[in-house]
Amino acid sequence: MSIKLSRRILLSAIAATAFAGTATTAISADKITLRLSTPTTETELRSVGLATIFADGVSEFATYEPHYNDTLFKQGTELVAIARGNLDMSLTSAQELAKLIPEWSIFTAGYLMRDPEHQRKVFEGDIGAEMYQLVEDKLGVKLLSVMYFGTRQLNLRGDKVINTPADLDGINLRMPGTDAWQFLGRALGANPTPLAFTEVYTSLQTGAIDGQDNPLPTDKDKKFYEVTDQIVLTSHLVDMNFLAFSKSVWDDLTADQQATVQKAADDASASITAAIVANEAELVAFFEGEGLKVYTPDVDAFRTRAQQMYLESDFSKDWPDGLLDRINAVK
Ligand code: KDO
Repeated sequence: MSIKLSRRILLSAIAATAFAGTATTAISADKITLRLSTPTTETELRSVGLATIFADGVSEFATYEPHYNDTLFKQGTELVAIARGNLDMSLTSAQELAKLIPEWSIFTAGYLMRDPEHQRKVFEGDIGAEMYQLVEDKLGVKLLSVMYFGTRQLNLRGDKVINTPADLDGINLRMPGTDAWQFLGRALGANPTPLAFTEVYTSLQTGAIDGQDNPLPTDKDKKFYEVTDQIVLTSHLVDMNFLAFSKSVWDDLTADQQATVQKAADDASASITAAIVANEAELVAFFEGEGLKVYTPDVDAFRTRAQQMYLESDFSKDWPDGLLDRINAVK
């Protein structure tokens, strides 16, 4: 595989020379560094999949350098950092994309995606190609692949039984801090409170919030079960992440290198999706073993309210014509 000596590599070689000081300091400018910033932990399934499969896949010409727990960029600022050339990669979401590209809010709607397979088919087909292109054109960010992140469920303190949206009235539910997430909290009937992901555990512990929503594998990895009492299987969002990649870094790669990065992203995403599906299937028993009550509410009541609120919302005015029907028609 040929390695193009890109402008970035040349610049890092120049920087290395400037800092070298003595002739014995090696200049290691033969690989590019791909820095990823994420709020999540090193142990979580997405992190592990990327640190193994993606990192190995690109290792011939790139060093994958993940930064966890919001230590490099704060949650929600990663896409702008990539667009400005300050970051190479992130795990982004439809909610973060919708902040910058309103058409994307369609994918933030509760009860839209039916399951991980529906999600994969939507994004690996024409709809995904069109919506990825929009992000590339408007932001200069390439979405390489989609991965299932798990289905979001309510995870609450206390023993109040939640059966319908009315039962969430007055519950302070932590949701991530964008309009789309806050709207989802309201669509479920709760009182949404914005909070960074890294602060959720402590806020549950102190009772500053009554609950949070995340997929079961995330609840386990972040040990939210230690500071909550119940999981309500509302299944309100079949959640996903996209592997976001700097377009300017991409454009500096050779065609061979681009194909290698794309394959590494596809392989990692497929493996992460499979791991999350398998993990979710085991976790109800795990949480019950930890003493949590896990139960299914009247999901139709949540679905009916949420779908109606989305259709009547300002978000839906930005949805591309016919896209909702096209998404629903993907079998
Ligand atoms: C969260 O903040 O609850 C969330 O699950 C939202 C997701 O879109 C995603 O950003 C995720 O956090 C982070 O990757 C941390 O797992």
